[in-house]
Amino acid sequence: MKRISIDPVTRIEGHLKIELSIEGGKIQSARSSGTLFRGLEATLSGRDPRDAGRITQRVCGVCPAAHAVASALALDDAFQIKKEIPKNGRLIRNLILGSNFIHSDLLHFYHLSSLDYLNPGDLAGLKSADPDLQDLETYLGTSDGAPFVPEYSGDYRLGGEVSVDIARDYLAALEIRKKAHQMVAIFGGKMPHNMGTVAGGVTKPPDIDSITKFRSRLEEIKEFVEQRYLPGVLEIADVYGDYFEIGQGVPDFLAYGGFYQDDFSKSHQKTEKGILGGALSLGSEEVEELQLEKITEKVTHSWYTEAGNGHPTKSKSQPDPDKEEAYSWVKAPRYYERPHEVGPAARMLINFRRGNELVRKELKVALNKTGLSVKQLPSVMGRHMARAVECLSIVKMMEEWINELRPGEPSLTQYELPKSGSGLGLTSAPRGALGHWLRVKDGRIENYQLVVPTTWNASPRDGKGTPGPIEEALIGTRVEEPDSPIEAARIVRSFDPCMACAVH
Ligand code: NFE
Ligand code: MG
Repeated sequence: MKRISIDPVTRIEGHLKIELSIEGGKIQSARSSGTLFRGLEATLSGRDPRDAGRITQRVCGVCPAAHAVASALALDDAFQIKKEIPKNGRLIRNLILGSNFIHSDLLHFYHLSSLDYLNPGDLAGLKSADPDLQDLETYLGTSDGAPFVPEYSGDYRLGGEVSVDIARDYLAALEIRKKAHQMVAIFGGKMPHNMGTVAGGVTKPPDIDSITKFRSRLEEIKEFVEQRYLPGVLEIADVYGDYFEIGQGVPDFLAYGGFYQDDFSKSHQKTEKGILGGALSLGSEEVEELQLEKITEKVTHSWYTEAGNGHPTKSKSQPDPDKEEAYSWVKAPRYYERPHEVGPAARMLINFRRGNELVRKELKVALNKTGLSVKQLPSVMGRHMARAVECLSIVKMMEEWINELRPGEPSLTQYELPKSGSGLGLTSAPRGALGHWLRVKDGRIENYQLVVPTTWNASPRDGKGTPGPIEEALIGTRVEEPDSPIEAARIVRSFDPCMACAVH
């Protein structure tokens, strides 16, 4: 039995350790550990509830807009104004969140994942021909200017032509991400950690100038997503088709809705437009409505006291760093006591089954090109494809929302701060289902619990010993070179883990 510890896993956000036992060319067991404590939930206790949106965004610089939306929804709920958010407020929240999705998706594919497949050494012969690629090769190579020598020299299959395409887009995607950041800033003031998304709506009413600036960037981004990002994913998928059969994890999937058009309490499970939520088992055609009381967290193998167990309205997060049987700062969320995969593959599967017309249309094009079935989305390549298809779908939704803005009308509702109350905010974040649960007492936050996408995906074992989704996706995988299990790195990265979020 060979034991391997990958610590830290690079090219992800945050601090993740993966431990593998490999025997007979196969991963026999896997453990996923979040190795850095954060403590944001404890930080929120005792504060003015209006601070929640500013503080929870500090959980993460990659997906802060998702935390801004979840906290604003939780405050709308606690302040009893969730039916009064002006249409402009809802639409601009969606536009800010959508812009953040675009940045996050491109970051993940090009700047975090593509080097699992692209060998920068393939660019070497092209140095003189293209100064930009020369710069990239130098950047990815050694600081003394020596040629790039990957630590792992095995399974790179793209070859020169595709590598050059992906490398060019790696650079172009930096510019596109900058534009997506600017779009967040147009309505949200800045990125990361926007100031615009607040309880009651958003602070900035739409005007012709901001709409024009936003729309021109969105058009440019759409062209890139449609003509470079999605085709680039399909190009890699074409060469690495076996990765549609690698990295399948748990058979259960969960999504909250997202990009709400209506009162979120009515629409978080089923929206007219936007992203639809629900729970789905792989063998079933039927998406179930979510029963939110069935969401619990387990801390049997997490460094928290027993108060961390249970439904997020009741649990507390108190660190217990000496706990014997624990191996992670990530808790273990379960739905009906079972681990669920969250993220673009789960969402696209659920939206496909639920009849989300826009998603079905975009997904069918990609599935036809690859000859795959929708059931193959929960796999390494399927997750990359689902993310790109979702990104294009959201860009197209954003085109509609920007047209629905009404300059001259309000974007924010006034409210009185209540002394007590409780609130729930659920949204889709780039990496999956994000929930904030809030309780207010004497005008202050009494308890604030976050259950975050990567908390679901990177969770450790629960009290029954059932592994989390990333652990399960690793177990059983064949590895070509047990000393360099590239398959494991590709599986982990396909989930786009963000450990800063997962621990929070
Ligand atoms: Ni830090 Fe996040 C997203 C949230 S993930 S990136 O997407 O919420 O766990
Ligand atoms: Mg939490």
